[in-house]
Amino acid sequence: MKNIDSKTHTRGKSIYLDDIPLLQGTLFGAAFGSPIAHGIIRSLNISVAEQMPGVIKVFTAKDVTGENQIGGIIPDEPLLAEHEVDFCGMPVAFVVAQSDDAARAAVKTITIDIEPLPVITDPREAKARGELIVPPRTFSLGNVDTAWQACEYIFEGIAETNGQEHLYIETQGAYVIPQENGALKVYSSTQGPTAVQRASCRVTGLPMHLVEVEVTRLGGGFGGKEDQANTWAALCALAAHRLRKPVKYSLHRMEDMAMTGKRHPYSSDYKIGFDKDLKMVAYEATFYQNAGAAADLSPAIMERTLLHCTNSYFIPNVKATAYSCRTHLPPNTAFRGFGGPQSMFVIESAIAKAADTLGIDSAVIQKKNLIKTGDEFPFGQKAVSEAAECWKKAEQLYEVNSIREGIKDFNSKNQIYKKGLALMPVCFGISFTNTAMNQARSLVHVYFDGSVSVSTGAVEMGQGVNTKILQVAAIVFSIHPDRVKVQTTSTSRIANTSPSAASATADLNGKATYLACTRILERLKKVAAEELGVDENLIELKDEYVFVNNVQSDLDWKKLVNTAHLKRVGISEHANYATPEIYFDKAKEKGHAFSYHVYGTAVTVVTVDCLRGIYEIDAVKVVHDFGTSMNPAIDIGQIEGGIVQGIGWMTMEEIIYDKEGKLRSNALSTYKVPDIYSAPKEISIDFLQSDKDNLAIFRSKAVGEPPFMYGIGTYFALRNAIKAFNPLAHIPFNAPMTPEKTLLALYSNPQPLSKEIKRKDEEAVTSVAIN
Ligand code: LUZ
Ligand code: MOS
Repeated sequence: MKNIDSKTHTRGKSIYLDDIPLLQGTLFGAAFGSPIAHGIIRSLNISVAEQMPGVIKVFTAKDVTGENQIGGIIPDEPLLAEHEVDFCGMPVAFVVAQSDDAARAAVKTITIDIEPLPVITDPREAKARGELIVPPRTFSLGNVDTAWQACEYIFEGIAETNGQEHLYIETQGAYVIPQENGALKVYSSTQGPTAVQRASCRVTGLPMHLVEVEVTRLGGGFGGKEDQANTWAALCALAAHRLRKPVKYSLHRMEDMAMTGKRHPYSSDYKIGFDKDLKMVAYEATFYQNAGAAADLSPAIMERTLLHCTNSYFIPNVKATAYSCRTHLPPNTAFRGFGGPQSMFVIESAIAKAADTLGIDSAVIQKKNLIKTGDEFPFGQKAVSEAAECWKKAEQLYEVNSIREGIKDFNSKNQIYKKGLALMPVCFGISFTNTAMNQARSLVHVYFDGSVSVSTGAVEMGQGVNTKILQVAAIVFSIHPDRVKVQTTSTSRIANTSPSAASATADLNGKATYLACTRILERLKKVAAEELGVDENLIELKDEYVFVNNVQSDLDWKKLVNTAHLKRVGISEHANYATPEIYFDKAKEKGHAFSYHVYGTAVTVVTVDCLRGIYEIDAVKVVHDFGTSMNPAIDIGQIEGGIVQGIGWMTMEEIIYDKEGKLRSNALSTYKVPDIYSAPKEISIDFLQSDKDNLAIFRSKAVGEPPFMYGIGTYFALRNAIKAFNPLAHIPFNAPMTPEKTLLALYSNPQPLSKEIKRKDEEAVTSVAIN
């Protein structure tokens, strides 16, 4: 089945926040952000702004009617700065005017006097100064301290990953319309309607039943709108509450880039030990997470870092510690993978370091240590593994040995262009790490004309969740998909929702929808049995008809639901789903954190231009553990997108804050994301067929985040290509591997160049022997 949004998407008719028709009298907001990263506010001058044409009011911290606080996990983030600023771009004032232009013009006239305080941008420095968001956490298995003695080889080092800008095509924004009796209707581009509702209530002082949040869809989220849509909605809610006028704020790209947090940069230490057969014996890792100026979701992200510290491998002795370090950057936040990719990069670096030193291919180590069913993760859960299956299938299907031979041959014949190969196994846990969040609700109405309406807490952000939910209802009732409409996400129809996140949205909301539909179906079957005078157990609904004992009757879906209604049988249902089996004991740091894991292996080949340091990605070929995909078109789309986004993080996307904490890569001219020209020339995706039971909806495993990590393979493939050019190259484990860094690495420890080198054209240079 096609994505149900494809028709409106391709015609430009899909409704996003900016497509909502504006009510007459709508006012426009714009935030004034702190110009410096850290300091005490001496004075704030808004008097010029207040006099600007069209300006209605300039809100500051003292205008907050409720609590000036939006911190979700820890109350450490004021909506508007009051005494102190903690990051560049931190909202200090909110101008509301009759037009968007007037609001932004007024923002430019605001001045602020700040007594500067020292700025920390480095997580290790923050840790050294005791600036931690929460106390550190350690996960351990076995005993590393005694295990080192049993190791034949031990390798240590540092691995670092930079942040990542979400770059959802639709920027952050909200539109709030006052209703009668003090209520508010909030339209927000958010993954978390309930989070927006909570924040709006908190700052206005309204109870939750007076604030309805409604979402049609987002132009992308990627985690950036799990928590950080709250600020803009809360500002508009506050203004609408005070002024009793509709208020809209839709951020410009540069405002969005400067004011919102990103993927957390990490700096990490690793130590890995092997026995003489290269089996992993012990692993110790310390993660320094750059949380930014407030907690946001950092503690949960730090937890997922620990939960994924061994990626797809079994290691009997593990000690992993994570620090969430407070710096003066915008609070970093959820981003596809949620701390998992960061720790997976670290163990892959440890393996690469070992392989380099031993003069072997990383794949030798990776393959030997893949986690098997029954092996224990450091947090106590036993694996139900597809790791080796994915790896072996990838090796065979994509003929990895002949790829390897081909690369060897190519590299021996080419001096300037070198190819590199890397395999990247992925193991990603599905469930919110916070057990309580693993619940969802669905409200299903069957109308007496036979059409069906489904509301859930799921937010459509391009990932296709609405299509999957529609499929659930159509499959359970066995009716044509055109009969089903998935409604907008509204906190009045579905309350207390978890955000659409953690790859779990289709599972949680799909299962709730399954339950609701199944209950209605049971009642319909009873009605059909009465109508046809047969035993209820003989009744089945198939292809829009009632079947008795596998024989089609005259009673069709439309007649059936109409009959049920006339008999006063309820044909609506609200169902609740809570993931079974999962728990986590934070005192012991052990539990069954995930309902299941998703596995896969990616084979990546790259070509580096060793004169210029630029590169191309020849191919990414994966074998992915889909379980039994309920929508291969959508799932393959998610994998393709994940791969390219992961490659962006690992190669060209470079976030640069200067020492003063100011974002220098603050526009699309200085921050590069993959476009069609830098995407892999070939992406192949193959299904690992598995009919094992699992807790996914229709056994169709979650697909949102796991493929992101395939992109890590590109980093290591580039590394291998550089080594083919310069075997002694010094290549720190420091992602992204930009062309600049590639060039530096290629000529680190430079080999003496032959005298005949000519740089006039590539032919001449190609003939030069470089050792
Ligand atoms: N969000 C969240 C997530 O709140 N908890 C999680 O465990 C999670 N995992 C991945 C992505 N978003
Ligand atoms: Mo997410 S990182 O699943 O919002």
